[in-house]
Amino acid sequence: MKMTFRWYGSDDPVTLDKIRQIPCITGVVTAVYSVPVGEVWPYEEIDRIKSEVNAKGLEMEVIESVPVHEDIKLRQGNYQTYIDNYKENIRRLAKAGVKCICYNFMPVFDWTRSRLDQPLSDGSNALVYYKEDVDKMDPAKMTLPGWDASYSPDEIGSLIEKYRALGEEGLWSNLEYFIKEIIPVAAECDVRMAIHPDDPPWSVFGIPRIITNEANIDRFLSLYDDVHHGLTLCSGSLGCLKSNDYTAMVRKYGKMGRIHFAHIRNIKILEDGSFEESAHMSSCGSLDVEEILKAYHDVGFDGYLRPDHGRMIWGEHGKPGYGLYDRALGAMYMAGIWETLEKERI
Ligand code: DNO
Repeated sequence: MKMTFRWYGSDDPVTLDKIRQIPCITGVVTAVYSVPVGEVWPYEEIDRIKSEVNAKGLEMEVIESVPVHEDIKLRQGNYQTYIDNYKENIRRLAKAGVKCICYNFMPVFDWTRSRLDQPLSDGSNALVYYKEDVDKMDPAKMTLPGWDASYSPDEIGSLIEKYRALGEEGLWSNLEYFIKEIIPVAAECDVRMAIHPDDPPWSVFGIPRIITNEANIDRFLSLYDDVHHGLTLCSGSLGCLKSNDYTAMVRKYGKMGRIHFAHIRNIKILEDGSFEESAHMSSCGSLDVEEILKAYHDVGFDGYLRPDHGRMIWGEHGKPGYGLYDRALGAMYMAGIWETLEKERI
């Protein structure tokens, strides 16, 4: 297992100098953020970022994300050009030594929360998803940090309509087309593609979401029989649906060698199915992180892991979910568990 840390590039207040001081971190997970979704990433820029990262003694083997243009998900307009661009990005990243690419197939919106700074009882604040509040939200009139902000409210409205008309089966068919196009290139370049599950794993704003549970992940993996066609198994996304047994999924897909990237965080599931993001430690949330890591260890997981969202603690202000302190605590907590598991094996 390689412990990594997400880094949003030179403008990230959580600098590489800070990240390299977290004892267990071997590399960062980053992306080219200066290029609009769907375009080819300039090789010089990929190489510049890699040099910046390597100069601090860190690796850049994982990219999160190479985003998928809405035209590909809807299979409309310039989708074939965007797919060709996507393949070119895989080739360029492989040339720069990237081994794993994380992406998602969520229509229009990436992760969704009702509030990004909900005060918790210990004085920290965190991202939360309160169902009642989400039901009242109008996605055309707001934006969240993970969303593509380049669409106007009218465009968002029309995209939502298109996805509602497309439905789940339509989205599956477009995903299948995309996978059959890109995986041969990934295989040729030996890059592991790792789809991120939908967060949360249910339909939001009436648009389809499909990477949500075990049956659907089985269906996803059966689209292409190749190790380069794999998963980013995110505990905080899949885990907020009580019927998803995340640990069982780790064992199943880990044994198949299809988990390339693990996102681990804890969440506290509330009575009505809403959830609050909590500290990583098992006792702070609804997931047993020790059990999860044990499952990864048992299946001989040798992919990348990163602490996922953290709370804002110790007065830190920053990108919601991506401050330094709580994620660093999470990384060390998990590294500690892993060290014990490693020693117990001998
Ligand atoms: C949230 C992240 C996601 C993830 C994308 C992957 O913090 O885990 O935004 O990066 O869904 O494409």
